[in-house]
Formats: sequence, structure tokens, C-alpha cells
Amino acid sequence: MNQRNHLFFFLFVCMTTPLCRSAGTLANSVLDWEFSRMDGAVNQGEFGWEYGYISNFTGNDGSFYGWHPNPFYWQQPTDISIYWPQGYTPPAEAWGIGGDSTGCRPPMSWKDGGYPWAQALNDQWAAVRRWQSSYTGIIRISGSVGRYYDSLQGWDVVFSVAINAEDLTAPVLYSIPIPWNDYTLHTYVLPSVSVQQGDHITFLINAAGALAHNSYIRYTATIEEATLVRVPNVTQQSLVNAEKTLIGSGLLLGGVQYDFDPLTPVEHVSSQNPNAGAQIGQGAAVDVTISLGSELEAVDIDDDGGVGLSDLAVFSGYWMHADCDSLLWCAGADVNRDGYVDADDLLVVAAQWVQVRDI
Ligand SMILES: [Ca+2]
Ligand SMILES: [Ca+2]
Ligand SMILES: [Ca+2]
Repeated sequence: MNQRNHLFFFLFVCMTTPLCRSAGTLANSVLDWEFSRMDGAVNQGEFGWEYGYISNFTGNDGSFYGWHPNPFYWQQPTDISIYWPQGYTPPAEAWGIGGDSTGCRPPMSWKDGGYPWAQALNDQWAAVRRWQSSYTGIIRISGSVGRYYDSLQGWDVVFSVAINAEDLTAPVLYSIPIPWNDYTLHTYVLPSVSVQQGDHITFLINAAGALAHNSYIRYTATIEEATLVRVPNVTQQSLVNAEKTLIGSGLLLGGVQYDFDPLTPVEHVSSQNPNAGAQIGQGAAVDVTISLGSELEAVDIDDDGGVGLSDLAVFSGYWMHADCDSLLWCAGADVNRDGYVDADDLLVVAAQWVQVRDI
């Protein structure tokens, strides 16, 4: 075998065994790009990846609106220019909207990055790459995202991950704003995403506002089969124990809400989402609802068994407080535990007050 054949043989082995990919890896935005270019060009659709844009521009009869693959592929060495800052070496290849003599322009994608375009809030062009899933099940998506250059001043952008997004109003699974002066390389993890074969996992870099000049963004994406974990039952547990149980199972405590529930002891979990027994990806979060007990228990701030003037004194002392922390809840005056002492709490207090006076 000559050297070139050796290379192809190595790549073949690499791509078909866990030599280069860990078991369960479905896609890797950077490696897949490198594999794609081995035959001389990165084509649309290779390894399931497409490179393009999603625009909200409705001019020109809406012909640019929504998802479009980028029409132009630029590759070194040519004399065609690429839209790249002076003094910096452009990537070897990129997909963009330019063409022929005009060069490769944003919105662009290249091996490890993307560059959106915007001229107004209703004229945004997110740089998009998307991977069509060959897999049905629960996947883990992870990677890093940040500015490509640590000194070039761009604009506020947003990186997001979505499934089957066709326009910029589509719901996203994850997003992180990258302000113009943020030069950190952020890591991101979506530990548990349910997909069907044929779904598109869409990665978008979009302007956060009306402009996006110089917003060159570096990002990577690895898509793997998730390691599945069976959700334990944490209902009737205290919040502290519920969190311990979840962490012990390889999961995290997610959002915490509060609700009146006379059937569950105060400060214990009354319900959870997902429910016990569900299979989710390791590292995913389980949301819980914590019982406040009955309304009477919640309003009895001083725990003397009834609702009276002493409770009302505490309550009025915190009236209209807006920063009740999650440990003390404004000494209990934040009856429904939403951070505020306001009319919602007063309604509960008033209802219990009347009941007590009726006794
Ligand atoms: Ca190729
Ligand atoms: Ca009381
Ligand atoms: Ca409240």
C-alpha cells in the first residue's frame, strides 16, 4: 500500500471501530468534517451533516426565509476570497452564501465554527449546521462554544441547539448568550435528548440583536448514545434527601416548585418529573414539587397551630418584599414560596384568617 492507501485504511478502521470514536458516539462535528474532506471536498450531507442558515428575512418573496443549505463551498487554494478578518488566517474550507467571484460570505460554517449575519432584527441569518439522526433513542449532546478570536470585537450572539428547527421562532432545547465582550470558551451538555431516526439536531449561531459583524464563533458538537439511568422515586422524601438520592443515581436535582398539599408532609417532595421508573440520560435533571402542607400550615407562620395576629404581624412586616431567599422565605411570610410577599400570599392568609375567626 502506498502512503495514501495507508491513510485511507487507517481512516476506514478508525471510522468503523471504536479506535477513534468512543463506543456509542454517533457524530462529532469536527471529526466528521475532517473525514468528509479526505476525498478532497466536504459535501452537503456527508456523515449526516448539512451546513446552511436559517433566516427570518421575509423580503425577496420570502425566498430566504427559514432553513436553507448554504449554496457555496470555498476551499483552499483558490484566489476566491473568504469573508475573514484581515491579518488572520482563514480556514481551509467553508460553506457560505457567496459564490464564484464574490467569495464565501456569512452566514458561514467551517470545521469548528460559524458566523451569522444580521442587518436588522427582522433580517437575521443564523449560521446553522445540522445533523440528521441515524438513531432512535436518548442521546447526549455536548461540546464547547465561544468567540473565535480573543481580541476581535463582535456583537452579542446566541448559540442554541434545537430539534427540527425550520425557522428562528422554533423552540430550542438549549441556548447560551455570548455577549460581545465575552471571550470565554463555554462548555455545554444536554444529557438527555429523545430523538427519532430522521430528526435533525440543529446548531444555530444567531445575532442577539440587529448586527453581527465580526461575530466569528468557535464551536464543537459531539452526539452520543446516552448512558441510561432509571429515575428513582423521590416522592415523600425531604428536599435534601431527594437531591442525595438523585445524585446517587447519577442524576441532578432540577427545578424546585412549591405547592399546597395536605397529603404530603411539609418540605417533602409531593411529585417529580420525570416520574420514577422513567429512563433518562445520566446527568439529566429531575424537577420536583415540594409540599407546603395545607394552606393553614403554611399560613401559621409562628407554628402555634392557628392563624392569628402574631402571624399577621410577621406577614405585614414583610409585605411587598421581593427577595425572599429559599431558606427562610421572609420568615415564612412568603407563603407560597415564590420569592415575593404579595397579593397571592395575602389571599391564602385571608382565607385562613376567616376560617379561624369562624371557629
Ligand atoms: Ca467528501
Ligand atoms: Ca400562628
Ligand atoms: Ca409569595
